[in-house]
Amino acid sequence: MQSEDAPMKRKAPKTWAAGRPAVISSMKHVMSTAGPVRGTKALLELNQMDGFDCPSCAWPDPDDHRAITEFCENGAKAIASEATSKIIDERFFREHSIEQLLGHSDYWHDQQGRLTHPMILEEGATHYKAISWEDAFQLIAKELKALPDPNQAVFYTSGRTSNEAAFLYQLFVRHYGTNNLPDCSNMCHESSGSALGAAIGIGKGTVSLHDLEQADVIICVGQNPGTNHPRMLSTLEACVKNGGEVVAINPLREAGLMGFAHPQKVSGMFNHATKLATQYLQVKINGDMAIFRGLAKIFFEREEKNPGHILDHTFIEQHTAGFFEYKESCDATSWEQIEDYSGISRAEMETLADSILHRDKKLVTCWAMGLTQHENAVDTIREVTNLHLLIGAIGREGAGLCPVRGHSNVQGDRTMGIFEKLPEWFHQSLEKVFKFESPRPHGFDVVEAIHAMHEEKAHVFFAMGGNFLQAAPDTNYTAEALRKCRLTCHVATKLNRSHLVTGKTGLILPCLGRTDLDMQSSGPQFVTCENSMGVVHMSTGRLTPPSTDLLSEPAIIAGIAEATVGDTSIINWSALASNYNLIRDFIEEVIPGFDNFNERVREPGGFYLHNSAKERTWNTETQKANFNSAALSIFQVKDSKRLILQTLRSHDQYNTTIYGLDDRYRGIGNERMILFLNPEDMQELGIKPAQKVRITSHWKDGERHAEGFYAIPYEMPRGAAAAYFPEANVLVPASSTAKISNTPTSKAIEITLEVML
Ligand SMILES: Nc1nc2c(c(=O)[nH]1)N[C@H]1C(S)=C(S)[C@@H](COP(=O)(O)OP(=O)(O)OC[C@H]3O[C@@H](n4cnc5c(=O)[nH]c(N)nc54)[C@H](O)[C@@H]3O)O[C@H]1N2
Ligand SMILES: Nc1nc2c(c(=O)[nH]1)N[C@H]1C(S)=C(S)[C@@H](COP(=O)(O)OP(=O)(O)OC[C@H]3O[C@@H](n4cnc5c(=O)[nH]c(N)nc54)[C@H](O)[C@@H]3O)O[C@H]1N2
Ligand SMILES: [Mo]
Repeated sequence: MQSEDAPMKRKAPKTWAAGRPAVISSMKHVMSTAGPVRGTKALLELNQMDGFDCPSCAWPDPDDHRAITEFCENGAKAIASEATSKIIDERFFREHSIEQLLGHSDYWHDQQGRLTHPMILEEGATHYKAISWEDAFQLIAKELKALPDPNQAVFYTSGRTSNEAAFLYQLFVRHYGTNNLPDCSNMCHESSGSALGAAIGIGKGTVSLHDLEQADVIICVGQNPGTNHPRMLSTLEACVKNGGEVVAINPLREAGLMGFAHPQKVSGMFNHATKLATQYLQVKINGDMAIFRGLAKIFFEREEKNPGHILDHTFIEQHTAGFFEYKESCDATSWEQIEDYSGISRAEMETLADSILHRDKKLVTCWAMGLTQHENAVDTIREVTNLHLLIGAIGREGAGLCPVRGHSNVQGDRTMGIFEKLPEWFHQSLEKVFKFESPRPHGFDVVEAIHAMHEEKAHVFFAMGGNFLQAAPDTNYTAEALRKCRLTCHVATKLNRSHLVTGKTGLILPCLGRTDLDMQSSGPQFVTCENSMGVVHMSTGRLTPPSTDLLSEPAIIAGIAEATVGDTSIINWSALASNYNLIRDFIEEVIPGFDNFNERVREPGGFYLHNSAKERTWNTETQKANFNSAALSIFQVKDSKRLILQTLRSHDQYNTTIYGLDDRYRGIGNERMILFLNPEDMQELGIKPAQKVRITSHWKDGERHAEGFYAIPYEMPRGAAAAYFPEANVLVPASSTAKISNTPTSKAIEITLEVML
C-alpha cells in the first residue's frame, strides 16, 4: 500500500502510453495484492476464450485469436483488486466503527480486501454485525412488503452485473411491481443511447474491431483510451499500420492518444512507440458540437464546388430524413461562432476534412464521457451522427459509430431489461412467459432516484453492485438522500463508502466476483456478458472464492425474490439460481436475438447480436436515419474569472475504486486532490503552482465547496479546469443534467477559485 502521507510528486506528462512501465506496474499490483500463485492464475485466465471476462472495461477481445496476455495494465489492476488474498470478516467490523471507517480514504477502503459475510447495521448501532443470509432475505422482504407502493423502492445496478443476474434482477423487481431500475449508465452513456436511438433506431454502436482496423480515419473524441480502454490502443495501432489515421479531439493532450508502445511486442518492451494521433484538436470544453458542425459545413461547401463527389447522395436519399433542415441549420451557423465555440481554427477543420475525404470516407468516430456528460450531450452526439450520415459512413466496412462503453457489462444489463423506461414489447414478452402483470409507469433514473429519496418519496434503496454515493453527483446531497431511507442494502465484492452512509438499517451482502469459481448444486456455472460491440460471450471464474459464505449474484436475487414474491409468482427462483442454463433459456424466450443461447454462447468467442443499423435498417419513427438540426450550443460561464471544471479519471482508479495514488501519464504521483489549470489562467488569478485552492461551484440552486486541491499548471485551453472523480463530485450539482438523457453534467461545472492560506 502506498503511504497516503507521502508528498505529491510531479513529472512532465508522458507523450505515449503503455510500454515497459505498464508491464512493471501490472506485475507490481498483481503480485503485491493477489500473491504470485493466485495472481498468475488470474492473469492467465483473463480474457481467454474459456476464462473470465475482464471486469475493467467493455472493449472487445479479438474474434479469432487471443494472445496469452490478452490484458492490459488496468485490467491487471482490476483483477488484483478482486482476487486479493486479503479479506474483511466479522472481526474487521467489530474492530472498526462506522465513524472510524468513514474517516478513511476510498483508497484505504479498497486495500482492506474482499467482503466475506453478510452484515447488518441496526438502527442506532455504531458497528456492523453479522447476519445470516436467510435473516437478511427476510428483513429485505419485510421492508419491501411494508411499503404502501412498490414505487417507493429503488433498485440500482452497476455495470459489472452479468446478463444472468441482470435478467433475474429486473424480473424480480417487475414482479415486485416497479420500474425503479436506475443504473450506472444513467451517469455514463445514456446520452449516447438517447441520441443513437432517435437517430439510427438502436442505442448501440455500429462497428466491429475489423471496421476500426480498416478505417481511413478514426476520430477519438472525449475519450482517454490510454487509461480507460488500454486494449483499444492496439486497435488504433493496427489502423495506423494499415495506413489509416487517428485524430484526437480533447482539451487535454492524453498520452494514450499520442503514441503507443505495445507491451506484448519486443519493440514495445523497448519503449518504441507508434505515433497515433496525427492531428490533435485541443478543443474547448464542450466545443465538440461546433467542430462537427464545422466539418459538415466544409462538406457542404466542397460539395457545391465538386457536386457528386463529397456527399453520399444515394445514401442520403434512400436512407435518411431531415437532410434539408439540417443543411439550413448548417448554413445558418457562422464560421465565427464555430471557431469561437470550439477554439479550433477553420484551417484545422479543413485539414481534418481532407483526411476524411481523401480516400473512401471510411470514418469511425469513437467517444466516451467527454461527450456524454454535458448539457447538450445528446445534440453533440447527434451532430457526430449527422456527419456520418452526410457521407454514408455507417453500415459499411471500415465506417461507423463507436460509443466506447465503460463497465464491462453495462451494455448487456440494458439488453437484459435493466431500464427504467422499458419498451412495451419487452413488458409484453415478460408477461407472456411469466404470466404476471409487468408495471408500465416509467421508473426513476439515477438523478430522479436521488431526489425521490431526498423528498422521502422512496424509502428502500437496493444496489446490485456499484458505489452509488461516490458515483452520483453532489455527494453531500446524495448522502442526505440515502440517510433518509428506511433500508439501504448493497450487494458488493469490496467495501466502499456507500456501505457507510446508510438508511436507518444498512445491509451489506457480499457476493462472488468474476474471477471466483461459482459452484451451484447443479455444478460449476459460467455467466455471460455483452461487450461494447454487441458480442455476447461466456465468462468463467476459476479462483477459489475468498470465503465459503459468499453467494453468487443470481443466488442472492433468488433468495430475496423467494422471500418477497415467492408466493405470487410462478417462477422457481431457487431452481434458476442453481443452474444458469435455465436463466439463459428464459432470456432466449423473452429477448429477440438470443436464439439457441445456451448453445451459441458456448462457441469460442461467443456471438454477435443482430444490429439493425449495421445493416442499414432504421427502427426509428420515420424508418430512416434521422438528421438532427438543433442550433449550435455550448456551455458558457458568466465571466472570465470563472472556469469550467471537468471531472475525470486518473490512471490508478476504476471509477470510485482507487487502486493507487498516481496518475502516471499526466505526471502526478502520490496525490489525488489535484486541480489541473491553464498556466495563463493561473497567473491571471494569482495562483502559484502547487498552491492549495478552495473550489466553489455555481449553479442556479446555489453554491457548493471543496477544499485542499493542489493547483497544477497543465496544457489545456483557457478557461478549462480538471479534477478527479469522485473527489470532485461534491461540486457537481444534482440538478445540472443533460437534456433528454438526464445524465449529470460531470464534464462542465462552473467554478471560481480562492487560494487557501
Ligand atoms: N482503468 C479504468 N478503466 C475504465 C474506467 C476507470 O475508471 N478506470 N471507467 C470505465 C467507465 S465506467 C467508463 S464510462 C469509461 C470512461 O472512459 P473515459 O470517457 O475515457 O473517461 P474520463 O476519464 O471520464 O475521460 C474523459 C476524457 O474526456 C476528455 N474531455 C472532458 N471534457 C471534454 C469535452 O468537452 N470535449 C472533449 N472532446 N473531451 C473532453 C477528458 O480530457 C478525458 O480525456 O472507462 C471505463 N474504463
Ligand atoms: N463526477 C463524475 N462522476 C461520475 C463519472 C464521472 O466521469 N465524473 N462517471 C460516471 C460513470 S461513467 C459511471 S459508470 C459511474 C460508476 O458508478 P458505479 O458503477 O456505481 O461505481 P463503481 O465505482 O464502478 O462501483 C464499484 C463497486 O462495485 C462493487 N463491485 C465490484 N465488482 C462487483 C461485482 O462483480 N458484483 C457486485 N455486486 N459488486 C461489485 C464493489 O463493491 C466496488 O466498490 O460513475 C459516474 N460518476
Ligand atoms: Mo461509465
